[in-house]
Amino acid sequence: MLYPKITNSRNLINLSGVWNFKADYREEGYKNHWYKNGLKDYELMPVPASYNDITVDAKLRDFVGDVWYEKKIVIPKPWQNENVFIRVGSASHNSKAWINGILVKEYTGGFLPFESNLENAIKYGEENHIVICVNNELTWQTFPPGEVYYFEDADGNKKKKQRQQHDFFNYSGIHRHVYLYTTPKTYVKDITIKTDFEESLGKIHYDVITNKIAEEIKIEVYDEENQLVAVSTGESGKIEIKNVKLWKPNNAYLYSFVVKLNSNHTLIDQYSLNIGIRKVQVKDGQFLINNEPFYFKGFGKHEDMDVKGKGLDDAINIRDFNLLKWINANSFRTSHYPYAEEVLDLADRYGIVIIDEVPAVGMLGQAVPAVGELDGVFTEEKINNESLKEHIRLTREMIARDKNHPSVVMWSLANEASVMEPKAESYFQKLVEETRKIDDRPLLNVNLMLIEPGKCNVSKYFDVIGLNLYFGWYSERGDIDAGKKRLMKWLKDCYEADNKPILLSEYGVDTVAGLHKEPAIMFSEEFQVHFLKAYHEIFDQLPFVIGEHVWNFADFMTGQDIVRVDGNKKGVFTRQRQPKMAAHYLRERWGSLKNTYTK
Ligand code: GCB
Repeated sequence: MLYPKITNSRNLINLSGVWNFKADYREEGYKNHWYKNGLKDYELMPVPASYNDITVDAKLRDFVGDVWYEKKIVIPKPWQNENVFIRVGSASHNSKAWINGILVKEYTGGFLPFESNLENAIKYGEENHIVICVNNELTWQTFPPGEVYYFEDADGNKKKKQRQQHDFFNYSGIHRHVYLYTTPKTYVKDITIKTDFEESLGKIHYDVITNKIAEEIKIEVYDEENQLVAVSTGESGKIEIKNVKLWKPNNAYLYSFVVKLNSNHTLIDQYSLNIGIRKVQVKDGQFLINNEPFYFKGFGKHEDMDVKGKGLDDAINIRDFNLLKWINANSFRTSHYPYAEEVLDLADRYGIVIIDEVPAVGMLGQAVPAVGELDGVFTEEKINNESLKEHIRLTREMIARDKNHPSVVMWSLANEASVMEPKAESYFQKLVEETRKIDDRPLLNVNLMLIEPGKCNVSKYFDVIGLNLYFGWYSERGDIDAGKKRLMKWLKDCYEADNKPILLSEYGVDTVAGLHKEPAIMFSEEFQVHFLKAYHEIFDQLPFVIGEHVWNFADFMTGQDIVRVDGNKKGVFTRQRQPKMAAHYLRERWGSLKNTYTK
């Protein structure tokens, strides 16, 4: 799926800004046809943003149900000869969109874009009425999974509530840009780029899909100096680039791949992509980028910030990339859902390596932090065949959206699923099989520390095993030495059982910025530094550990809970993106470790 752009054949209106907004507390929106009649007594709401932290109303912050957004816009008359699409970057989690009272799209999924051709719904040169209803209810068949339940207070009043297993606030609303955009009637629908190289010869394999058969497809590739370096014709083919400049971690080089559709020698559509030429493989226990062993240094992150929640924010995103550079990180995982396309564009540019994660988080029988025994969830009522279909659909859509980003080197198909259950095996076997049919990047599964070494039924299907380990925190609480011993044994046992490269996909501790204790105790900045150092002493001894992603890049909001003080405080940076002590320590360590780190 191509990102909407203005080109010499396409137009675009960004509808981000202030929208009318109404939370449907009395469940009357559908009955009263708000999608047609419009909103009365509405309030104002920014888009993109989560609505939860914008007002001072606790009822809205924790609201479970439908909220309605409305915008009126004149669609330019000259657009009547074009295709016109509405495209929502993401809305969490279930959306319906109407134009002038006509339903144009229904979509489930809180972290991926949806779009619709508006052909039969819009009025050109006149005002159009756009309504989007966003519902934030999760079920066992949505991703992430969750459950709606009713709570009765002492006066017998019923309240709708949301149960969830994942450890981040259920931010809701329209989180990314809403665009109206045009394409010509014959247009480029999709482009797929695969790259490779041999010595100094770069190789691009491309496929272009058009909506109708186009008479001529021309490809031009430009370098960063805007010099034409290669041309081709046809809907698919191979292009070679001499003296190629590779896309490398921390040293990104982007070519511009321009597709031109012609009819009778006249240009009818043009679209260009930034692409990077690079190669990724897992071979002999190592993760290779451009044939060199790559060691992941970085974080699990979240899309999360004050006031805006999960709303796209260029300032925060560019600040984050500056901090990643400053701390000498080379990568992050989009825990626990696909991030905005704008973030991946920045990663391509900054040379930061991405592990792209589908929103399969919380497929387990307990809320995080999970301790003790886990209940089974691969059952008829919970994670069932319907869930598998959804999981496959979302994985396909994530890949369709992100496949051309050179920064994306691996797909993460689940975080902390209940993979010790025998039924998980066929589920993941099928998921992996379907994923490998469409893309050849390595696949990651991330395991919870309650899955003991040798008990994971699905590791055999994956290329890299991610482990989220918190010994010395959730277990051996406060005793880093004991945690460290357990860690060493655990990692060796996991490797022996599965014989796959291991990425420490999460390790970290809650740390209150400004709390100092000597000797170090839990929650102090000193404890965070001691904990990380202890873990690194172990990783450095184990050649099969191919990377370290600290949990988390920054403090982030969670649901209200007795184990969370205004959210999860495992950030190395505060929620306002300022460093804790550990940030300085990591900067030093990662500055002294090369990307191509061999132990
Ligand atoms: C985990 C989860 C992550 C949590 C983290 C924690 O294992 O993957 O979503 O936030 O632990 O801090 O407990």
